[in-house]
Amino acid sequence: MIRFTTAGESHGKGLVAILEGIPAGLPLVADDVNRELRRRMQGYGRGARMKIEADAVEFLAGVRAGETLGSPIALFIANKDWENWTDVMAAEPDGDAESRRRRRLTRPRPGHADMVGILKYDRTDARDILERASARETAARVACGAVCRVLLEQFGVEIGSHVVQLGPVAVQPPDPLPTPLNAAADKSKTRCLDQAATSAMVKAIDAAKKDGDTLGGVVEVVARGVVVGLGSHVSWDRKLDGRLAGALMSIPAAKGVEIGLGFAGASRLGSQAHDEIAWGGPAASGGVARASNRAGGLEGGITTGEPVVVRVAKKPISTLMRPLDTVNIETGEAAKAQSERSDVTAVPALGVIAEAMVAIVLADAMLEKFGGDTLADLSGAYEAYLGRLRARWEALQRVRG
Ligand code: EPS
Repeated sequence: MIRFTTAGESHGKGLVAILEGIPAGLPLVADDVNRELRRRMQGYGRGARMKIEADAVEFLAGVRAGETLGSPIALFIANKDWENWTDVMAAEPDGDAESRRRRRLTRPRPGHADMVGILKYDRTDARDILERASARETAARVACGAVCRVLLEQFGVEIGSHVVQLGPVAVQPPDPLPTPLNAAADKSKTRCLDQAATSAMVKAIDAAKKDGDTLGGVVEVVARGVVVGLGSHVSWDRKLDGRLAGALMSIPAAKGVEIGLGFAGASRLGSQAHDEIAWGGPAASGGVARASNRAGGLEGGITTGEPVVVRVAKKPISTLMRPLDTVNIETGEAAKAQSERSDVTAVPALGVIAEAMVAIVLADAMLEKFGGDTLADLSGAYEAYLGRLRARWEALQRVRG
């Protein structure tokens, strides 16, 4: 239903994304995307690059007079830093076959794509790999996610995130979470809902920076207002759990995904791991109410109508100012890994990126279930479905007297 692809190197001219499958007639302006791009650039612990860039989208196709056309949406985000890299990144050959461009990377960083990339693609300069492996690419994903978010908002879906762990500092999220989640989380320098923990995270980032080190962490994404019945139990590749996990694990540096209780659920008794069912919920949940949401809004690969709750763990950024051992791919000698300008942590941005990936998967699942070439078609099918759920609920009420 939804397809998207991105292209672009970190210090190339810019990032391009093509997003296909968004129905016609969706109101859309650049600021819907720019808002999310700005959020991605925030967060304590980012490096100097974020001071250079002012990410903004240009719609190259698929949008006219503030509405989507149903055609592929082409998005462009310029890299301001490109001006400083034109010679390094130029597409044209240099003329001299022996010429070597400046800023070569020959001492691969453990944990980055450098080493495996040069072996796989037979490159002699790891810049050919790292430029694309850079987390800069996530700006293009956030842009696509922002469009999907606008679509989902038409159906009352609110997607937010917050940081639950940054380096050694972990928090227990408040229950209930604030609404809207991002209005609260975006106030924190680290996108954490706990003020004391935010201060501790800032301290941990300062300490890591001083040591030439980096930090990872965990974010939680919450999607509220998702209708019951997205995804399916019938085939492995239609299960929404798997589709969400795959999308989230594709984020650079992601090393783990949990849904609902996740790994913690494995040690519980069954009686403590599930969400008991009662009547009394909204029509959009089939009249079903749950006292808890340990399943994270998914049962059998299908949304329950409860908030979809997923967590993503990110390893620490692999560019260390106090580098790890590696080898020099030119001389064959043992060496220290090369340092590039980088961030101490990008965990606050991870939440924004993970929200985008969740938005893309949920928009895809909405279109799979309700289809339609236009927003009106999609809304009509959605309303008809709610009507079916409501009728079922009303029939049951009659049976119960
Ligand atoms: C990033 C841009 C990059 C890095 C970071 C994310 O810019 P530069 O390489 O010019 O400093 O700040 O990328 C990485 C941490 C990485 O390992 O690739 C961005 O726009 O998010």
